[in-house]
Amino acid sequence: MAGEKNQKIADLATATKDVHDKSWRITSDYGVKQNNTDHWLSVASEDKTGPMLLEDPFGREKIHRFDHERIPERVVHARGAGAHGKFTLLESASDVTSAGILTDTSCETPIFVRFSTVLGSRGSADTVRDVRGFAVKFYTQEGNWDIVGNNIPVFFIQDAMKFPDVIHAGKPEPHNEIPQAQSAHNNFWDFQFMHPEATHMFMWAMSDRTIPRSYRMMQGFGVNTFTLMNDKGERHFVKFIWTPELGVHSFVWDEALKIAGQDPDFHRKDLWAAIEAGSYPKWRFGIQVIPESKEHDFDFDILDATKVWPEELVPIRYIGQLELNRNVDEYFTQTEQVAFCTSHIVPGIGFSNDPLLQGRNFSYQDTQLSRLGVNWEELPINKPVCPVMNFNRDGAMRHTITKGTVNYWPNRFQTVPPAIQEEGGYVEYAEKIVGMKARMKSSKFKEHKNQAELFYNSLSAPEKSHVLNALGFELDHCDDPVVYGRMTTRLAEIDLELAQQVAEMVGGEMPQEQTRPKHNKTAKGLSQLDYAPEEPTIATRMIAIIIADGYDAIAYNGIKAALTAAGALPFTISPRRNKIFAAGEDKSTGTGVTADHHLEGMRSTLFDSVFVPGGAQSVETLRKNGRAVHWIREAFGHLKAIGATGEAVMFVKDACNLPGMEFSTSGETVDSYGVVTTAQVNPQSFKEALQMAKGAKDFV
Ligand code: HDE
Repeated sequence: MAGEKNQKIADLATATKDVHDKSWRITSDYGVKQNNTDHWLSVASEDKTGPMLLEDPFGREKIHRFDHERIPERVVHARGAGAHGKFTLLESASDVTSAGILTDTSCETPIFVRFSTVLGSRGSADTVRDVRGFAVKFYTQEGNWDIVGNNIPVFFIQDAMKFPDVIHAGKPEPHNEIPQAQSAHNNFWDFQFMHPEATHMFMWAMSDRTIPRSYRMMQGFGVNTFTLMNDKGERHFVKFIWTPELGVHSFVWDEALKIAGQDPDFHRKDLWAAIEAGSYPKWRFGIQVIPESKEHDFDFDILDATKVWPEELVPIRYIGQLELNRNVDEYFTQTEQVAFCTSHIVPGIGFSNDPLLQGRNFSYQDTQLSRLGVNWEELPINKPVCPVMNFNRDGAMRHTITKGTVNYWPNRFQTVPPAIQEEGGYVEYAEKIVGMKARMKSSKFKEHKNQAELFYNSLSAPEKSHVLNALGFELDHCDDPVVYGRMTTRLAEIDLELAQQVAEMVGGEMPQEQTRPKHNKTAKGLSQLDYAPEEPTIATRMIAIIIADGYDAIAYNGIKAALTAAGALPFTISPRRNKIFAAGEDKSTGTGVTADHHLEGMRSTLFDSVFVPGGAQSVETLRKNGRAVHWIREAFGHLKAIGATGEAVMFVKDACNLPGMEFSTSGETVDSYGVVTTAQVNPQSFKEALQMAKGAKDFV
């Protein structure tokens, strides 16, 4: 791939074969061209089928290879979607780090990102309520650097030793392997109650963050506290943050539930389609930095992964940009075989004593050994773009052939010595540690509720009601009264009203008082509404335009053109996926439009918005079509912007059937519910309603 700017893509090209190259002939794995791959060699004649011969090397090879196609799925984050892209540094952070990738603004670093859900198996649905993984591999000139993050800035536990417990409790229950990819069950909530340290995280997990509209519309967080070292030998604590350019958006729960059945690959497809369409998802890269001298200046321990660093105390400095611009050529060898390690750091970046991070540093390398084998870093997707040389040798599936007579250091030839710092050698920061050997942490690790309240206080009213409904749903799925009954007492430590509402919904103890005094503080950056893009945008939003024969062509073409111009993706939906003709169009001579989908093939849930152009005959047909009415009604129920012109105005009104809603068949009306109706097509108001409806979610 001569001329390829992305060094990792060029590197991968050397390991890539194109199945569409017509010169290929099918061969065995050992290179012999095969003449017949359909029939196993057997003893047979025209009138008698005889036994198959074990002798057939091709038959055996084909079956053997098939039998061993699977590798163990990841023990967590098994379901994922990945893409290639680039990281661009916009502002040097040389005041705090010497890392090339964070100081050299002239270089573009190739990256690979894998998004994932945590609890479900590889084949589970994308839109379940779950934390999302956001793992980034930077192929830097100084080695691979991985930020293995999530879309929520905190975690359930403080100590890595608890990880098997939290995951066992969240995964399907051991006796019957139910439920798949759900936290709504006894064991998950039993764990939450038994671990007060999980309170902050479960509040996030019950918020809209765990039902993102798209991987492209969620934040990413390194969660753990890392460190940065600069040329002067100074050290800072750091947290890493990704913020999406499109803003942070979520489904409403009913949508997420339905899409899990209607399109289990929704997020995977959404990412794939956006990249294929050239609408490259972008994130700003931010760092929060605390000088070493200020480590103890906070009322929480900055090494505790159940805490955020409120922006008011530690502002985010946005210094870079991540862009995803290329889909994988093959899922297995890239998205499945990619392997991340928190322990992958480069000079200028270091660990902290965060007890969750320290355990993760052990776990990731270990899990790759069982998932991919000891030579996993030689796999094309994992191989660094900078030179790799050492005396680690052999093992299953070794690829590199290292010439020479020695395989140890030091050796009599003085060959392959360690690099001194000036040559880029990684030198650990000399940290003085004094302490007792004990199973304990600093006393600040014992406070678990302040930030849970801070998070809840900082949400908008609709977001708060979503938390209530999420808790209501989850605890309703717990059938052990011990489990759902006592959760309300935990909630009463955070917010009495919420606790009482939950108790009312799901049963259990009705708390009578706020059992922990509230601080009533709020912080910015916790509500999703804080991330509305400066320039509102509907780019990449999917809009269903519903028409039938006799539709108003001016309204249809007008809205389609306006949406396309704004970067949105209009789809034509009609009762059949065959040509549909406009009012006045002659079926024998007219071109008609070919619908992208028919009304039964899709559902409103799979689109961000619905638009119905007028046209008497078209609207009459849609009125009589129960599915069409359901589309409108459901889109309305999911708080989506709905647009209508001409005759379709009354159709939308009747379908939504809500008192107090204003409609106009003459002038334009933008109803407070986000329904835009007008006699003439006016795309502007519809676009504005669209920008608002999913971003702000002002209504419940
Ligand atoms: Fe992971 N985690 N984790 N985790 N994690 C894995 O590594 C682990 C934690 C995260 O797309 C595993 O390669 C421990 C926090 C992501 O390939 C495993 C602890 C965060 C991914 C593992 C944690 C994460 C993983 C399973 C507690 C957010 C998917 C497969 C100390 C910052 C990466 C694998 C991908 C995957 C261990 C906690 C994020 C077993 C022991 C906190 C995004 O090694």
